[in-house]
Amino acid sequence: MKRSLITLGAALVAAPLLAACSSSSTSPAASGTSAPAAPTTASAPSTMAMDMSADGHLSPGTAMHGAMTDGDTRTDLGAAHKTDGVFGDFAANPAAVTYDATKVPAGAKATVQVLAAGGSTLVKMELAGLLPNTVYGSHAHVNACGADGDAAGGHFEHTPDPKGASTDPQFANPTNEIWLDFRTDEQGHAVVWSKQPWDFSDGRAPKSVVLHAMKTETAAGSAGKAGNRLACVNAAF
Ligand SMILES: [Cu+2]
Repeated sequence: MKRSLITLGAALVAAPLLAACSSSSTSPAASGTSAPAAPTTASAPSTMAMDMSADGHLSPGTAMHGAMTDGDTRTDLGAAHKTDGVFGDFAANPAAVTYDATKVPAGAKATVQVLAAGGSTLVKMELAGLLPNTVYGSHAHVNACGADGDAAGGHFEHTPDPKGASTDPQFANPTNEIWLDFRTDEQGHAVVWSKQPWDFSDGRAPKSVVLHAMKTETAAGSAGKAGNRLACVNAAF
């Protein structure tokens, strides 16, 4: 594992992937309604490495699905795509939208970092300003955020379920989708990671991360469901 991550970091520095990812991150929102506010994105070498070395927030602020090991989080990854979002009303702030301000208050923050290269993807999300000691479901979704939670579309799947919006655990699972469920600490803060053995080299990538009201279900017929869509942040993958 450590060797593959080091290889991943080295490959990212050497490969022209930042340009490819940056161009996709600036594509307009799918909804096409008014001018979408692009999320603040930047390629930030060393940011993820520094962040991961500095914190030890696997517990509390616990990743609940597909979490990396503590050793993985401290590996020098070299570079990341980073998106910062401050949740608010869609009209004022379409890049990071809260649909339930009692659970994702306006002003709460999400930072999403993505490193995808060489057949692996690492996603790290940090959250602040949420309810304390609370479990949220979360996933990468296919569409940009919109005026309501449904606008983000379904979960991004590496291998799409041919039947569409999947509740089949064969497709709706944390290794074919990017699940970022977490529990906040007493300050309403959390850090969560997801690592996948695939990247976005086929040209498809998520456009947003949606926060849900419940931990993600895994049983046949309900896999991937996680309650109401509380909030959405556009993110560069
Ligand atoms: Cu979701």
